[in-house]
Amino acid sequence: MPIWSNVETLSRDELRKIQSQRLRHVCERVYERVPFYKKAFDEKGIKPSDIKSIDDIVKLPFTTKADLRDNYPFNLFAEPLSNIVRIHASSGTTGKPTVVGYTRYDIEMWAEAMARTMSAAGVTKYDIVQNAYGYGLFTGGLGAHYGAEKIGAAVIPISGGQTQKQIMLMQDFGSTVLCSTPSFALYIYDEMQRMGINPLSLKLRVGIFGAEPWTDAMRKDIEKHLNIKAIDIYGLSEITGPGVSFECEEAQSGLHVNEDLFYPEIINPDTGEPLPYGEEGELVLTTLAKEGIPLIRYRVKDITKLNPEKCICGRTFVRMDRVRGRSDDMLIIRGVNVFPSQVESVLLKSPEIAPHYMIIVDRKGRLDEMTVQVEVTPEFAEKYCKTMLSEDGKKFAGENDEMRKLKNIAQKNIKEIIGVNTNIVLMPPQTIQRSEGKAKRVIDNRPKE
Ligand code: DLL
Repeated sequence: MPIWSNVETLSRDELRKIQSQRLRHVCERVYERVPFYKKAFDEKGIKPSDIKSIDDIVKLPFTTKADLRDNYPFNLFAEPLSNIVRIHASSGTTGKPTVVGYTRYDIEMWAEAMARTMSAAGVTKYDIVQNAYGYGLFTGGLGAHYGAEKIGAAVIPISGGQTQKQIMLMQDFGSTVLCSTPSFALYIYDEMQRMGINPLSLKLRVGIFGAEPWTDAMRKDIEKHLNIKAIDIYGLSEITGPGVSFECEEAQSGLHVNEDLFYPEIINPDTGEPLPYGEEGELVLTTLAKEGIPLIRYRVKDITKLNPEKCICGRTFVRMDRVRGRSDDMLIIRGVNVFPSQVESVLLKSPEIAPHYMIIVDRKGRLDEMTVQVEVTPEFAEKYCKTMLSEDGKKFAGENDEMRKLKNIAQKNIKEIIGVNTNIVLMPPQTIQRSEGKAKRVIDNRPKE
Protein backbone atom coordinates (compact mmCIF):
# COMPACT_ATOMS: atom_id res chain seq x y z
CA MET A 1 0.00 0.00 0.00
CA PRO A 2 1.33 3.47 -0.76
CA ILE A 3 2.31 5.48 2.29
CA TRP A 4 0.19 8.62 2.66
CA SER A 5 2.90 11.11 3.65
CA ASN A 6 6.66 11.35 3.09
CA VAL A 7 6.99 12.27 6.76
CA GLU A 8 6.18 8.70 7.67
CA THR A 9 9.46 7.42 6.20
CA LEU A 10 11.88 10.20 7.19
CA SER A 11 15.15 9.18 8.77
CA ARG A 12 15.17 9.42 12.57
CA ASP A 13 17.56 12.40 12.31
CA GLU A 14 15.31 14.32 9.98
CA LEU A 15 12.34 13.58 12.17
CA ARG A 16 14.19 14.74 15.29
CA LYS A 17 14.89 18.06 13.59
CA ILE A 18 11.20 18.60 12.96
CA GLN A 19 10.31 17.51 16.48
CA SER A 20 12.90 19.80 18.05
CA GLN A 21 11.82 22.81 16.04
CA ARG A 22 8.14 22.17 16.78
CA LEU A 23 8.73 21.60 20.49
CA ARG A 24 10.53 24.95 20.75
CA HIS A 25 7.66 26.65 19.01
CA VAL A 26 4.94 25.03 21.11
CA CYS A 27 6.76 25.93 24.33
CA GLU A 28 6.98 29.56 23.27
CA ARG A 29 3.30 29.65 22.39
CA VAL A 30 1.97 28.10 25.59
CA TYR A 31 4.30 30.18 27.76
CA GLU A 32 3.04 33.38 26.18
CA ARG A 33 -0.61 32.45 25.79
CA VAL A 34 -1.70 30.03 28.53
CA PRO A 35 -1.35 31.33 32.11
CA PHE A 36 -1.46 27.75 33.45
CA TYR A 37 1.70 26.89 31.50
CA LYS A 38 3.50 30.13 32.33
CA LYS A 39 3.02 29.30 35.99
CA ALA A 40 3.99 25.62 35.55
CA PHE A 41 7.18 26.56 33.62
CA ASP A 42 8.07 29.26 36.16
CA GLU A 43 7.60 26.87 39.05
CA LYS A 44 10.11 24.52 37.42
CA GLY A 45 12.44 27.41 36.66
CA ILE A 46 12.18 26.71 32.92
CA LYS A 47 12.05 29.29 30.14
CA PRO A 48 11.04 28.38 26.58
CA SER A 49 14.57 29.41 25.53
CA ASP A 50 15.96 26.53 27.65
CA ILE A 51 14.33 24.10 25.24
CA LYS A 52 16.84 23.58 22.45
CA SER A 53 16.01 20.10 21.19
CA ILE A 54 13.47 17.34 21.66
CA ASP A 55 15.75 15.78 24.29
CA ASP A 56 14.99 18.73 26.56
CA ILE A 57 11.38 17.62 26.79
CA VAL A 58 12.16 15.82 30.06
CA LYS A 59 12.73 19.22 31.71
CA LEU A 60 9.13 20.26 31.09
CA PRO A 61 6.25 19.91 33.55
CA PHE A 62 3.55 17.27 33.13
CA THR A 63 -0.09 18.05 32.40
CA THR A 64 -2.83 15.87 33.88
CA LYS A 65 -6.52 15.32 33.38
CA ALA A 66 -7.06 17.21 36.67
CA ASP A 67 -5.39 20.26 35.08
CA LEU A 68 -7.90 20.08 32.22
CA ARG A 69 -10.76 19.90 34.71
CA ASP A 70 -9.40 22.75 36.82
CA ASN A 71 -9.26 24.89 33.70
CA TYR A 72 -12.75 23.91 32.52
CA PRO A 73 -13.96 24.72 29.98
CA PHE A 74 -11.61 26.91 27.91
CA ASN A 75 -8.75 28.14 30.10
CA LEU A 76 -6.08 25.94 28.51
CA PHE A 77 -6.91 27.18 25.01
CA ALA A 78 -4.00 28.97 23.35
CA GLU A 79 -6.25 30.70 20.81
CA PRO A 80 -9.15 33.12 21.26
CA LEU A 81 -12.56 31.50 20.74
CA SER A 82 -12.91 33.44 17.50
CA ASN A 83 -10.20 31.16 16.04
CA ILE A 84 -11.76 27.94 17.36
CA VAL A 85 -13.99 26.18 14.84
CA ARG A 86 -14.87 22.99 16.72
CA ILE A 87 -15.26 21.85 20.30
CA HIS A 88 -15.24 18.21 21.44
CA ALA A 89 -15.41 16.78 24.93
CA SER A 90 -14.94 13.42 26.56
CA SER A 91 -17.12 12.35 29.40
CA GLY A 92 -15.21 11.25 32.44
CA THR A 93 -16.55 8.98 35.11
CA THR A 94 -16.74 11.88 37.52
CA GLY A 95 -17.92 15.46 37.16
CA LYS A 96 -17.38 17.66 34.17
CA PRO A 97 -16.10 16.48 30.80
CA THR A 98 -12.66 17.41 29.49
CA VAL A 99 -13.00 19.95 26.71
CA VAL A 100 -10.84 20.42 23.63
CA GLY A 101 -10.96 23.13 20.96
CA TYR A 102 -9.69 22.97 17.37
CA THR A 103 -8.66 25.72 15.00
CA ARG A 104 -9.13 25.25 11.28
CA TYR A 105 -5.47 24.20 11.07
CA ASP A 106 -6.00 21.65 13.86
CA ILE A 107 -8.91 20.09 11.97
CA GLU A 108 -6.69 19.92 8.87
CA MET A 109 -3.86 18.23 10.84
CA TRP A 110 -6.30 15.81 12.44
CA ALA A 111 -7.66 14.86 9.02
CA GLU A 112 -4.04 14.37 7.88
CA ALA A 113 -3.31 12.11 10.88
CA MET A 114 -6.43 10.09 10.13
CA ALA A 115 -5.71 9.92 6.40
CA ARG A 116 -2.33 8.35 7.26
CA THR A 117 -4.11 6.02 9.69
CA MET A 118 -6.67 4.82 7.20
CA SER A 119 -4.17 4.54 4.33
CA ALA A 120 -2.03 2.31 6.51
CA ALA A 121 -5.10 0.10 6.92
CA GLY A 122 -5.31 -0.13 3.14
CA VAL A 123 -8.16 2.34 2.57
CA THR A 124 -8.20 4.13 -0.80
CA LYS A 125 -10.52 6.44 -2.73
CA TYR A 126 -12.23 3.35 -4.14
CA ASP A 127 -13.50 2.29 -0.72
CA ILE A 128 -16.90 2.74 0.88
CA VAL A 129 -16.32 3.48 4.54
CA GLN A 130 -19.15 2.72 6.93
CA ASN A 131 -18.40 4.89 9.90
CA ALA A 132 -20.05 3.39 12.96
CA TYR A 133 -18.08 5.44 15.49
CA GLY A 134 -20.40 7.80 17.34
CA TYR A 135 -20.78 11.30 15.90
CA GLY A 136 -21.09 14.00 18.52
CA LEU A 137 -18.89 15.25 21.30
CA PHE A 138 -16.98 11.94 21.02
CA THR A 139 -14.10 12.33 18.57
CA GLY A 140 -14.41 8.90 16.90
CA GLY A 141 -17.14 9.78 14.40
CA LEU A 142 -15.85 13.05 12.99
CA GLY A 143 -12.20 11.96 13.25
CA ALA A 144 -12.70 8.92 11.03
CA HIS A 145 -15.06 10.89 8.80
CA TYR A 146 -12.56 13.62 7.90
CA GLY A 147 -9.73 11.12 7.42
CA ALA A 148 -11.74 8.96 5.02
CA GLU A 149 -12.95 12.01 3.09
CA LYS A 150 -9.42 13.32 2.78
CA ILE A 151 -8.40 10.05 1.16
CA GLY A 152 -11.34 10.41 -1.18
CA ALA A 153 -13.26 7.36 0.03
CA ALA A 154 -17.06 7.50 0.17
CA VAL A 155 -18.13 7.85 3.79
CA ILE A 156 -21.41 6.57 5.20
CA PRO A 157 -21.87 8.63 8.37
CA ILE A 158 -24.22 6.19 10.07
CA SER A 159 -22.71 6.69 13.58
CA GLY A 160 -23.08 4.05 16.32
CA GLY A 161 -26.16 1.95 17.07
CA GLN A 162 -28.91 0.90 14.65
CA THR A 163 -27.38 -2.54 14.25
CA GLN A 164 -29.85 -3.90 11.72
CA LYS A 165 -29.58 -0.80 9.59
CA GLN A 166 -25.79 -1.13 9.71
CA ILE A 167 -26.16 -4.58 8.18
CA MET A 168 -28.70 -3.44 5.61
CA LEU A 169 -26.38 -0.67 4.41
CA MET A 170 -23.42 -3.04 4.31
CA GLN A 171 -25.46 -5.26 1.99
CA ASP A 172 -27.07 -2.55 -0.14
CA PHE A 173 -24.19 -0.06 -0.42
CA GLY A 174 -21.42 -2.68 -0.52
CA SER A 175 -19.39 -1.14 2.31
CA THR A 176 -15.78 -2.29 2.16
CA VAL A 177 -14.51 -0.72 5.41
CA LEU A 178 -16.10 -0.71 8.85
CA CYS A 179 -15.01 1.81 11.48
CA SER A 180 -16.26 1.02 14.99
CA THR A 181 -15.27 -0.13 18.42
CA PRO A 182 -14.20 -3.80 18.32
CA SER A 183 -17.02 -4.73 20.68
CA PHE A 184 -19.60 -3.16 18.35
CA ALA A 185 -18.14 -5.09 15.41
CA LEU A 186 -18.82 -8.31 17.31
CA TYR A 187 -22.31 -7.10 18.12
CA ILE A 188 -22.95 -6.52 14.43
CA TYR A 189 -21.69 -10.04 13.73
CA ASP A 190 -24.08 -11.50 16.33
CA GLU A 191 -26.94 -9.66 14.70
CA MET A 192 -25.94 -11.02 11.29
CA GLN A 193 -26.09 -14.51 12.75
CA ARG A 194 -29.57 -13.86 14.10
CA MET A 195 -30.71 -12.48 10.76
CA GLY A 196 -29.20 -15.44 8.91
CA ILE A 197 -26.77 -13.27 6.93
CA ASN A 198 -23.48 -14.78 5.93
CA PRO A 199 -20.61 -12.26 6.30
CA LEU A 200 -18.98 -13.88 3.26
CA SER A 201 -21.81 -12.43 1.17
CA LEU A 202 -20.65 -8.89 2.05
CA LYS A 203 -17.92 -6.78 0.46
CA LEU A 204 -16.43 -5.85 3.83
CA ARG A 205 -12.65 -6.25 3.76
CA VAL A 206 -11.14 -4.11 6.54
CA GLY A 207 -12.18 -3.07 10.03
CA ILE A 208 -10.63 0.00 11.66
CA PHE A 209 -11.15 -0.57 15.34
CA GLY A 210 -10.23 1.31 18.49
CA ALA A 211 -11.44 3.51 21.33
CA GLU A 212 -11.25 0.65 23.85
CA PRO A 213 -8.76 -2.02 24.87
CA TRP A 214 -8.95 -5.29 22.96
CA THR A 215 -6.60 -8.21 22.47
CA ASP A 216 -4.97 -10.15 19.67
CA ALA A 217 -7.24 -13.05 20.54
CA MET A 218 -10.27 -10.85 19.95
CA ARG A 219 -8.72 -9.63 16.71
CA LYS A 220 -8.48 -13.22 15.48
CA ASP A 221 -12.11 -13.82 16.38
CA ILE A 222 -13.31 -10.73 14.54
CA GLU A 223 -11.16 -11.50 11.51
CA LYS A 224 -12.47 -15.04 11.34
CA HIS A 225 -16.13 -14.20 11.88
CA LEU A 226 -16.37 -11.17 9.63
CA ASN A 227 -13.76 -12.35 7.12
CA ILE A 228 -11.87 -9.05 7.27
CA LYS A 229 -8.52 -7.66 8.31
CA ALA A 230 -8.86 -5.97 11.71
CA ILE A 231 -6.64 -2.95 12.33
CA ASP A 232 -6.05 -1.30 15.72
CA ILE A 233 -6.10 2.49 15.92
CA TYR A 234 -5.53 4.62 18.99
CA GLY A 235 -6.11 8.13 20.20
CA LEU A 236 -7.74 10.26 22.84
CA SER A 237 -9.75 13.42 22.69
CA GLU A 238 -7.38 15.48 24.83
CA ILE A 239 -4.60 14.96 22.28
CA THR A 240 -6.83 15.28 19.19
CA GLY A 241 -8.96 12.11 18.92
CA PRO A 242 -8.28 8.99 16.86
CA GLY A 243 -5.14 9.28 14.72
CA VAL A 244 -2.47 9.43 17.42
CA SER A 245 -1.21 5.99 16.39
CA PHE A 246 -2.21 3.23 14.03
CA GLU A 247 -1.32 -0.27 12.88
CA CYS A 248 -0.32 -0.96 9.30
CA GLU A 249 -1.94 -3.77 7.34
CA GLU A 250 1.45 -5.24 6.46
CA ALA A 251 2.66 -6.00 9.98
CA GLN A 252 -0.38 -5.55 12.25
CA SER A 253 2.22 -5.42 14.96
CA GLY A 254 2.42 -2.27 17.06
CA LEU A 255 0.87 1.13 16.37
CA HIS A 256 2.92 3.74 14.48
CA VAL A 257 2.80 6.99 16.42
CA ASN A 258 2.31 10.07 14.22
CA GLU A 259 5.51 11.35 15.75
CA ASP A 260 5.81 14.61 13.86
CA LEU A 261 2.48 15.62 15.43
CA PHE A 262 2.50 13.86 18.81
CA TYR A 263 5.67 13.10 20.73
CA PRO A 264 5.46 9.95 22.86
CA GLU A 265 7.35 9.15 26.06
CA ILE A 266 6.99 6.32 28.53
CA ILE A 267 7.39 7.06 32.22
CA ASN A 268 7.34 5.13 35.44
CA PRO A 269 3.81 5.96 36.65
CA ASP A 270 4.90 6.11 40.30
CA THR A 271 8.01 8.27 40.02
CA GLY A 272 7.46 10.12 36.71
CA GLU A 273 10.96 9.03 35.57
CA PRO A 274 11.30 8.55 31.78
CA LEU A 275 11.81 4.91 30.77
CA PRO A 276 13.88 3.70 27.80
CA TYR A 277 12.44 2.16 24.65
CA GLY A 278 11.16 -1.35 25.28
CA GLU A 279 10.11 -0.81 28.89
CA GLU A 280 6.48 -0.78 29.80
CA GLY A 281 5.00 2.19 31.62
CA GLU A 282 2.58 5.11 31.35
CA LEU A 283 2.28 6.87 28.01
CA VAL A 284 2.93 10.62 27.98
CA LEU A 285 2.12 12.65 24.87
CA THR A 286 3.09 16.17 23.80
CA THR A 287 1.23 17.79 20.92
CA LEU A 288 3.81 19.24 18.51
CA ALA A 289 1.54 20.98 16.02
CA LYS A 290 -1.71 21.83 17.74
CA GLU A 291 -2.92 25.40 17.98
CA GLY A 292 -6.24 25.31 19.87
CA ILE A 293 -5.18 23.43 22.96
CA PRO A 294 -1.55 22.35 22.87
CA LEU A 295 -0.69 19.98 25.71
CA ILE A 296 2.78 19.50 27.14
CA ARG A 297 3.68 16.05 28.48
CA TYR A 298 0.11 14.95 28.99
CA ARG A 299 -0.10 11.93 31.28
CA VAL A 300 -2.42 9.64 29.38
CA LYS A 301 -2.68 6.87 31.98
CA ASP A 302 -2.59 4.21 29.25
CA ILE A 303 -0.01 1.47 29.77
CA THR A 304 2.21 0.52 26.83
CA LYS A 305 5.81 0.46 25.58
CA LEU A 306 7.63 1.86 22.54
CA ASN A 307 9.54 0.02 19.84
CA PRO A 308 11.90 2.03 17.57
CA GLU A 309 12.64 -0.76 15.07
CA LYS A 310 11.84 0.04 11.49
CA CYS A 311 8.70 -1.71 10.36
CA ILE A 312 8.41 -3.99 7.33
CA CYS A 313 5.93 -1.48 5.89
CA GLY A 314 8.74 1.10 5.55
CA ARG A 315 7.47 3.57 8.13
CA THR A 316 10.08 4.91 10.54
CA PHE A 317 7.72 6.23 13.24
CA VAL A 318 8.14 4.42 16.56
CA ARG A 319 5.50 1.87 17.31
CA MET A 320 3.63 1.59 20.57
CA ASP A 321 2.34 -1.73 21.82
CA ARG A 322 -1.36 -2.42 21.75
CA VAL A 323 -2.65 -0.63 24.86
CA ARG A 324 -3.31 -3.11 27.65
CA GLY A 325 -5.68 -0.75 29.41
CA ARG A 326 -5.66 2.41 31.44
CA SER A 327 -3.80 2.39 34.71
CA ASP A 328 -7.07 3.51 36.30
CA ASP A 329 -8.91 0.46 34.83
CA MET A 330 -6.42 -1.82 36.48
CA LEU A 331 -8.01 -3.95 39.17
CA ILE A 332 -6.05 -4.91 42.22
CA ILE A 333 -7.35 -8.29 43.36
CA ARG A 334 -5.78 -9.44 46.60
CA GLY A 335 -2.71 -7.46 45.69
CA VAL A 336 -2.40 -8.77 42.13
CA ASN A 337 -2.68 -6.25 39.29
CA VAL A 338 -5.21 -7.39 36.74
CA PHE A 339 -6.16 -5.73 33.46
CA PRO A 340 -9.48 -6.82 31.93
CA SER A 341 -7.65 -7.30 28.62
CA GLN A 342 -5.36 -9.91 30.25
CA VAL A 343 -8.41 -11.85 31.38
CA GLU A 344 -9.76 -11.59 27.84
CA SER A 345 -6.62 -13.04 26.23
CA VAL A 346 -6.54 -15.94 28.64
CA LEU A 347 -10.24 -16.75 28.20
CA LEU A 348 -9.99 -16.70 24.43
CA LYS A 349 -7.31 -19.37 24.48
CA SER A 350 -10.27 -21.77 24.64
CA PRO A 351 -12.01 -21.84 21.26
CA GLU A 352 -15.26 -22.84 22.99
CA ILE A 353 -15.40 -19.45 24.72
CA ALA A 354 -16.89 -16.39 22.97
CA PRO A 355 -15.40 -12.87 23.34
CA HIS A 356 -18.22 -11.62 25.58
CA TYR A 357 -17.46 -11.38 29.25
CA MET A 358 -18.02 -9.36 32.40
CA ILE A 359 -15.70 -9.23 35.40
CA ILE A 360 -17.45 -8.82 38.73
CA VAL A 361 -15.44 -8.00 41.82
CA ASP A 362 -16.92 -8.36 45.31
CA ARG A 363 -15.56 -8.16 48.79
CA LYS A 364 -16.41 -11.10 51.01
CA GLY A 365 -15.31 -10.33 54.55
CA ARG A 366 -11.91 -8.83 53.99
CA LEU A 367 -11.13 -10.68 50.79
CA ASP A 368 -11.66 -9.69 47.16
CA GLU A 369 -13.44 -12.18 44.98
CA MET A 370 -13.37 -12.08 41.23
CA THR A 371 -16.08 -13.71 39.17
CA VAL A 372 -15.92 -13.81 35.40
CA GLN A 373 -19.14 -14.40 33.54
CA VAL A 374 -18.33 -15.53 30.04
CA GLU A 375 -20.41 -16.79 27.15
CA VAL A 376 -19.76 -20.11 25.50
CA THR A 377 -19.89 -20.18 21.70
CA PRO A 378 -23.23 -21.04 20.06
CA GLU A 379 -21.61 -24.24 18.71
CA PHE A 380 -20.57 -25.38 22.19
CA ALA A 381 -23.98 -24.46 23.62
CA GLU A 382 -25.75 -26.36 20.88
CA LYS A 383 -23.62 -29.44 21.29
CA TYR A 384 -23.27 -29.74 25.06
CA CYS A 385 -25.51 -27.37 26.97
CA LYS A 386 -28.99 -27.68 25.51
CA THR A 387 -30.42 -29.51 28.49
CA MET A 388 -28.70 -27.26 30.98
CA LEU A 389 -30.51 -24.01 30.23
CA SER A 390 -32.55 -22.35 32.97
CA GLU A 391 -36.23 -21.78 32.23
CA ASP A 392 -35.76 -18.20 31.05
CA GLY A 393 -32.73 -19.25 28.97
CA LYS A 394 -30.59 -16.55 30.63
CA LYS A 395 -28.24 -18.86 32.51
CA PHE A 396 -27.26 -22.47 32.88
CA ALA A 397 -29.17 -24.29 35.60
CA GLY A 398 -26.51 -26.94 35.98
CA GLU A 399 -23.18 -28.18 34.71
CA ASN A 400 -22.14 -31.31 32.86
CA ASP A 401 -18.66 -32.75 32.42
CA GLU A 402 -17.88 -30.81 29.24
CA MET A 403 -18.85 -27.52 30.87
CA ARG A 404 -16.92 -28.32 34.03
CA LYS A 405 -13.85 -29.15 31.96
CA LEU A 406 -14.05 -25.85 30.06
CA LYS A 407 -14.55 -23.87 33.25
CA ASN A 408 -11.67 -25.58 35.03
CA ILE A 409 -9.28 -24.95 32.15
CA ALA A 410 -10.17 -21.23 32.13
CA GLN A 411 -9.80 -20.98 35.91
CA LYS A 412 -6.48 -22.79 35.84
CA ASN A 413 -5.14 -20.62 33.01
CA ILE A 414 -6.12 -17.40 34.78
CA LYS A 415 -4.47 -18.60 37.98
CA GLU A 416 -1.29 -19.65 36.17
CA ILE A 417 -0.93 -16.74 33.80
CA ILE A 418 -2.34 -13.81 35.78
CA GLY A 419 -1.97 -15.17 39.29
CA VAL A 420 -5.48 -14.74 40.69
CA ASN A 421 -8.20 -17.16 41.68
CA THR A 422 -11.41 -16.63 39.79
CA ASN A 423 -14.82 -18.11 39.74
CA ILE A 424 -15.77 -18.66 36.10
CA VAL A 425 -19.48 -18.71 35.35
CA LEU A 426 -20.32 -20.01 31.89
CA MET A 427 -23.21 -18.19 30.30
CA PRO A 428 -25.43 -19.07 27.33
CA PRO A 429 -24.83 -17.12 24.08
CA GLN A 430 -26.33 -13.61 23.90
CA THR A 431 -26.68 -13.09 27.64
CA ILE A 432 -23.82 -10.67 28.37
CA GLN A 433 -24.73 -7.06 27.71
CA ARG A 434 -23.54 -5.85 24.27
CA SER A 435 -22.20 -2.40 23.54
CA GLU A 436 -22.71 -0.02 20.65
CA GLY A 437 -19.80 2.13 21.76
CA LYS A 438 -17.11 1.43 24.35
CA ALA A 439 -17.73 -1.88 26.10
CA LYS A 440 -18.16 -2.08 29.86
CA ARG A 441 -16.16 -5.03 31.15
CA VAL A 442 -16.05 -4.59 34.93
CA ILE A 443 -18.54 -4.29 37.77
CA ASP A 444 -16.64 -3.48 40.92
CA ASN A 445 -18.90 -3.94 43.95
CA ARG A 446 -16.18 -3.39 46.51
CA PRO A 447 -16.80 -0.55 48.96
CA LYS A 448 -14.94 2.60 47.92
CA GLU A 449 -12.19 3.29 50.42
O1 DLL B 1 -11.56 6.88 22.20
C1 DLL B 1 -10.62 8.29 20.48
C2 DLL B 1 -10.72 7.18 19.51
C3 DLL B 1 -11.84 7.06 18.70
C4 DLL B 1 -9.67 6.29 19.35
C5 DLL B 1 -11.92 6.06 17.77
C6 DLL B 1 -9.72 5.28 18.41
C7 DLL B 1 -10.86 5.15 17.61
P1 DLL B 1 -11.55 9.10 24.22
O2 DLL B 1 -13.01 8.86 24.27
O3 DLL B 1 -11.01 10.36 24.75
O4 DLL B 1 -11.04 9.04 22.72
O5 DLL B 1 -10.87 7.86 24.96
C8 DLL B 1 -9.48 7.73 24.97
O6 DLL B 1 -9.67 5.30 25.07
O7 DLL B 1 -6.92 6.95 26.61
C9 DLL B 1 -7.55 4.70 25.87
O8 DLL B 1 -7.69 4.41 27.25
C10 DLL B 1 -8.77 4.21 25.14
N1 DLL B 1 -8.41 3.79 23.78
C11 DLL B 1 -8.54 4.47 22.62
N2 DLL B 1 -8.11 3.72 21.58
C12 DLL B 1 -7.67 2.55 22.10
C13 DLL B 1 -7.09 1.36 21.56
C14 DLL B 1 -11.14 7.96 21.88
N3 DLL B 1 -6.89 1.18 20.26
C15 DLL B 1 -9.09 6.46 25.71
N4 DLL B 1 -6.73 0.38 22.44
C16 DLL B 1 -7.61 6.21 25.65
C17 DLL B 1 -6.92 0.52 23.76
C18 DLL B 1 -7.84 2.60 23.51
N5 DLL B 1 -7.48 1.60 24.32
